[in-house]
Formats: sequence, C-alpha cells, structure tokens
Amino acid sequence: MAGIDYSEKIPNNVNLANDRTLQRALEHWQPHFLDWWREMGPKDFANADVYLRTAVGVDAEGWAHYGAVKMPDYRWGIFLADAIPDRRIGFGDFYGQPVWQQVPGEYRSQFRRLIVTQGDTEPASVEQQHLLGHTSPSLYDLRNLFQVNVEEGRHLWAMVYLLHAHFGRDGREEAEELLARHSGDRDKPRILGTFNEPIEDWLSFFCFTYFTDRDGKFQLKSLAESSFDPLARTCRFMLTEEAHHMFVGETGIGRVTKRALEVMKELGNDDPAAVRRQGAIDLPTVQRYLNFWFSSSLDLFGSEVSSNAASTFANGIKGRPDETTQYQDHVCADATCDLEEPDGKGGLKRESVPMRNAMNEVLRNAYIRDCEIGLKRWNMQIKRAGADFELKLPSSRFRRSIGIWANLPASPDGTLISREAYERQLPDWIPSAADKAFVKGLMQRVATPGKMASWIAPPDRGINNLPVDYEYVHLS
Ligand code: BYC
Ligand code: FE
Ligand code: FE
Repeated sequence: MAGIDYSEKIPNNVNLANDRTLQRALEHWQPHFLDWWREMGPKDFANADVYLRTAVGVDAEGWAHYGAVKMPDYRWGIFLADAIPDRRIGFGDFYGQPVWQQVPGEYRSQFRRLIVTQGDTEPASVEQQHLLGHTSPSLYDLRNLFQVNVEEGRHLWAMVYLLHAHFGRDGREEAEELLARHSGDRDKPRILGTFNEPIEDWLSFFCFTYFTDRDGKFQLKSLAESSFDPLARTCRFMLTEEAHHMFVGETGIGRVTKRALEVMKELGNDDPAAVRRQGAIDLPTVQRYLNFWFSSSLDLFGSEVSSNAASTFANGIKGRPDETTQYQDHVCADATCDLEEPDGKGGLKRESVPMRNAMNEVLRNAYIRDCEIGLKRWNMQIKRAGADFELKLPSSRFRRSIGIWANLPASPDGTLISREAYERQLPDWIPSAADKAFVKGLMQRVATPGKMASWIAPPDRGINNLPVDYEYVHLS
C-alpha cells in the first residue's frame, strides 16, 4: 500500500518518520491512549479475537484489511485522503484561493475549537458503549460494536494528529485533555450533550449509530470542505469508515422492527404488552427511542442562528456538505434565509436572517432529510407485513436543549403546547423508566455463532462475504 509504513509504531501515510519531533510527541501520547482504551474502552474483551477491519490505506479499492485481532493490538493509524492537486477554497470570503497547508494565526483558535470538539466526540462514544459487550444479542453484533469502537478510537487519533502537528504546545495539551474528559463525568464531562447520555442497551446503541453517527457524517462532510487542507483530507478519509457505523444503526433498528413484526404476526395482534411478553420490543417503544436520540442529536448542530457558524463559513473553516455540487452561491455574502421562530408569546414568527448565520440550520435540515431515508425503509417493512403503524421523526422543535427552540414545550408534531401538558405527556414520548427497565431486561448475551437474541432478527448477510453464523468474536 503506497506510503503506509506498518513497521512504524504508529502506522501512517503522513511521513511521520521524516518529522522526528512530531513522531516523538505522538509516540509519547500513544501509551496514554492505550491506558485510556484499557480503562474506558470495551470492558472485559481484551483477550477476545475479533474479526475486525483495519484501515491500511486510502485507496477507494482495498483500503481495509480484515482479520482476527485482539483489540488492544489494533493498529490505530493516521491516514489522510490523497491530496487533490491545486485544490481551492470552495466557499466563503477566500473563495477560489489556494487551500492552506498551515493554520493561519488569526484562525487558530477557531480551528482548534472545532478540532477539539470533533475529537472529543470520538472517545466519548467509546466510553458510552463501555459495557455493551456484556449484553450483545449475537456475535455478529458484538463484532460490529467493537468495529465501531476501534474506528472511533482511530478518529480520535486523526484529530490528535492535527492538534500535535499544527497547534504546538496548546495542541499537545488539548490532546491530553481529550483523554481526561469522560462521558457523563460530573466534573469533566464531554463537550457536547449527546455524548454524555448513557447508552445502556442495544436499542439505544442502534439509535445512536443511526442518528448520532449521522451527525458525525454531516459534520465531517462540512469539515471535509475546509480551507485547511490537512483537516479536509483527514475528514474525507474518516467518512469512509463512518458509513459502516450508520449501517449498523439502520440495519439494527430494521432488525428490531422486523422481529416485532414477526411476533405481531404470530400473535395475530399488535398489543405492545403481548409483543413484550414474547421477548420482542413493541413498535411504540422503538418510536420513543427514536424520539429521544433524534431530538438529542439535533442539538449537535448548534443554534439555528449562530455567529460562530457565520464566521467559520466566512473564513472557509467549515463549509456545507457537498458544497460544490449542492449549492450555486458559495459566498453567501448577501443571501438570506427565512426561519420560523418562536415569538416569545407561545406563537410563531418568520424572521429573515443572513444565510451565513443560518448555516447550522442548513446543515441540520440536510441531516433531517438523510434521517428520513431509514424511516422510509423501516416503514416499507411495516407496511409489507400488513401492520398498521408508522414510525415518524419528531419535529425539530421537540425536546431541544440548544437553539431557538431550547426548553420550549413543543409536542412531537411541532405544536407549541402548555408546559403543563408537555410535562404530563413527555413520558409517553420518550422512553420511560419502565420502558428502559423492560428493554434492559431483554439484554442478555447470546454468544453462539449465528444465534440471535429474542428481540432481534438476524441480519440479511454477514461481514465481508462471510456467513451470518461465522464466529466473529472468539471469546477465550
Ligand atoms: N451540547 O453558535 P452555537 C461525531 C455550544 S458527531 C453542548 O450554537 P456553533 C461522532 C457550542 O459549542 C460530530 N454544547 O454553535 C458521532 C458553543 O459553545 P462555546 C461532532 C453545545 O459553535 C458518533 C455554544 O453552544 N463534530 O463525530 O455554531 C460517534 C454556542 O454555539 C451544543 C462536530 O460537532 C451541544 N449539543 O456549533 C462518534 C464538529 N451545541 O464555544 C463521533 C465540530 C452547541 O460558546 N463542532 N453547543 O463555549 C462544530 O462544528 C460546532 O462546535 C458545533 C456547534 C456544530 C457543535
Ligand atoms: Fe467517528
Ligand atoms: Fe462513527
């Protein structure tokens, strides 16, 4: 594989061997990362042989190698997608100028903040999933969990590389802090809300990989447009791995739904209590989990109207996904965007805001459209089974903590209601303590190759053309 040196302590295609100072700094961070992995990564599976893919290059064909690996021996590497010759800044005030190979001093703190925020989410998700391996519904699923975990670990490496290579001493300190904050920690929590939410059952894991990893996709796509070329190239390669994470979420929720439909058919009715008695998860409960994780993930796009967003767009730091192909106006100096906003009196008003300030909302809306695709597929499945139920995404006003809708009492259909009515109905809209206890009660580890827990249908196919009953994790 061109440019990848696997005899190095840190596999990379960034010519680390030619920069001894940087190499030494990263080799100093490496044992701290491994300590963090042992303590905060998947609990109790250090000796298991896991059928994992490892990134070994950046070619579209054959970028990954598959084989049994013990997770602590995973080769976390630093990979940038190939440079695009003569790449130009694609948006904002510097539109058309050559991209930057170094961070300009005046934008240093903005870049650092975004890279740290991005980097923080990666280990956070591993921490959130720390205990899930104990209750995996199959060896296939267990392997997918671990695949996602090691790759999020690699994404942390990707951001730490940028911090070390381009932000000097500040960058090295931030890299240490990325291992010091922890998901849900009272004193040192992770930066963004969703990454402090516990993931204690597999339905939450599937919702997280469907909705929250998809935020990752959109954020990475907009950073892949960045004027700072090393950041753009790093994110471009991370997206290659990200697709599988969302696949795990989409197929996971699809399989939970499929199992519920099978049970409903056997029973000849759709009574949630009856479905639960058969050890499956009823569709209204699936809907409540979707409501929770979707609304939480919407907050990850920031405020609808944001001066941060305006500034990072103007400076070419953070663009829009598919900037070149999806938009005509790449500068947006005079463009405006109409937003529906709360009027502060329980009603709505329309406001026109400068487009640059609305970039978070532009991104969020693109994300919502992407989220709809999975719902269409799951609903098709429900319809084909002849069941009378439709999964829906709640309104983007529902249960928000960030932005103009934050802490406003909106129902899942987006109607502003009284606070009293909201408080009263919220337990029906998101998983209640009883729902969580029920779902957690179903979580029992199934470790026979090819066997599935009662609440989930088998996948249509295995990994990398292997059969579903392949022993994806060999527990020793
Ligand atoms: N929770 O102007 P505002 C992923 C803060 S997921 C807590 O509204 P801005 C992954 C904000 O930081 C992708 N705080 O927003 C998925 C700011 O604080 P400061 C992660 C929040 O700056 C699964 C203040 O509110 N990557 O990769 O325009 C597994 C006002 O900010 C939240 C990125 O997000 C929140 N939800 O945009 C593994 C990309 N939202 O600075 C991995 C990098 C906002 O005033 N980050 N705040 O103290 C960004 O692009 C931006 O920082 C944000 C916020 C989009 C997050
Ligand atoms: Fe990631
Ligand atoms: Fe991911």
